[in-house]
Amino acid sequence: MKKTKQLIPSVGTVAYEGPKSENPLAFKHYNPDELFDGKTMAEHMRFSIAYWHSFRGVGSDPFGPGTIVRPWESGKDAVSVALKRMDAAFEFFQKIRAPFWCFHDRDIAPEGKSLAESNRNLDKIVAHAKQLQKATGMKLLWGTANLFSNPRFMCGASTNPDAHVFAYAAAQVKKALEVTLELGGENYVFWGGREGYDTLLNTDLGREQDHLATFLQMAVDYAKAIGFKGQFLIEPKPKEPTKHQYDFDCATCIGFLGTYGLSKHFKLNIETNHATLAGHSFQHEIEVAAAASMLGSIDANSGDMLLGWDTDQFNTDTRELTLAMVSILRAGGLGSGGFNFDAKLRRASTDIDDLFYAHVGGFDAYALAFKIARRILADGKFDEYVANRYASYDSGFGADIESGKVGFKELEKLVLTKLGEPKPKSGHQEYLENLFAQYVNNGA
Ligand code: XUL
Ligand code: CO
Repeated sequence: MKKTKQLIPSVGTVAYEGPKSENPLAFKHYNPDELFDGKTMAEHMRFSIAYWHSFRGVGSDPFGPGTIVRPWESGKDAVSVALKRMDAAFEFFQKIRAPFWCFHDRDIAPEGKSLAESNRNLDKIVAHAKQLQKATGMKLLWGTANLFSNPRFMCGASTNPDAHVFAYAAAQVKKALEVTLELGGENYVFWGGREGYDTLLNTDLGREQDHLATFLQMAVDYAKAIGFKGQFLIEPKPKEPTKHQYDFDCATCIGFLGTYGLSKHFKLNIETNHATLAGHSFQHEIEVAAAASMLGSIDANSGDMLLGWDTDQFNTDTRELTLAMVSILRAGGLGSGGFNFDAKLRRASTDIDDLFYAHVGGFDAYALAFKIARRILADGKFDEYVANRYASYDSGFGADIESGKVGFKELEKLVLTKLGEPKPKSGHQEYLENLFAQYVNNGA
């Protein structure tokens, strides 16, 4: 770290101490410099910090105001506070040893009285971020625009019934794309904030979906015009804030992008808590995206199975994460994506140490899952089981089905003259679950 006055003097750089360490502020599994197949763990995992939760989250909820007070949150005006806050953020990024960060435009810079003033504020903060990135080697995983907090977006942004709001949102994303490019962002995310509806009594669903597609096409066109080559990502979520979000889950997004001819420009940013809100497992969403070659990035967090909303907690569930890592590694990894910790402290976790504990636990859980998943894939037992389960399609009439050589007529004849009744074949679920549990229980 550069020898300037520290804003978080109570905690130093987090060290890797190995699985036996009892130090709560040390990594037990995340060893950023350890090599796996010639790449460091940091390069494999591409961990990222979410600016909005870690540096703008104050612990407020619908029943009460914020509880979390940071010493850098005061100064002569909003822009100077934003600059100081960013210094604290980069100090944290380095101490927690995350190579990437992510932001919304309005997280990093205060919204002004006009779009022009907001843009000027953003330019000042982005210049500072660029300098800090250069000094620390930190990189931007993705940028995005906040098109959901300001009251002007109460009925949506690109799906707003008022074309004036659509135009405003377009102007805001134009600027967000420019600053993401300026900071070397490797991806750009569209989470459909309020792109959905609460009642069909006032909503033209078809027209709103057309507008959302038009908006995404405009973003694709503008990225091309300015030379932004990062990956566009859609982040599915089924509900909250609106009752029904258009980007409900991965399958819905894949269908939507296909319908509007946008598939080749987008991949998916899958968030664990959004998957479970949609009634899916995290692994299911990863597999759906991977099957369509649209696995882009991960928003790493977890929900609470006893609550029906997006609690955005840090995930320490080795079992859930190992299942996810198996699917991610099998699909060939995340490419330009990474694991962005879109997770926040609980309202009563008010110490700065809590921010460190949270990320230490989250990083370690993913690192452990990465190691177990690598072992599972290297052993190949599940892959072999699945390959055998589908082996009847590898030759004979099964191969003819897959290649389209036979149709209903030929298959009917085959059943009537040769095949007869199929014999039951067990799926051995319990055997496989026990095998998986053994891998998880044995750890790295
Ligand atoms: C909201 C959410 C967002 C997106 C970025 O649930 O996950 O923070 O990740 O807009
Ligand atoms: Co998210």
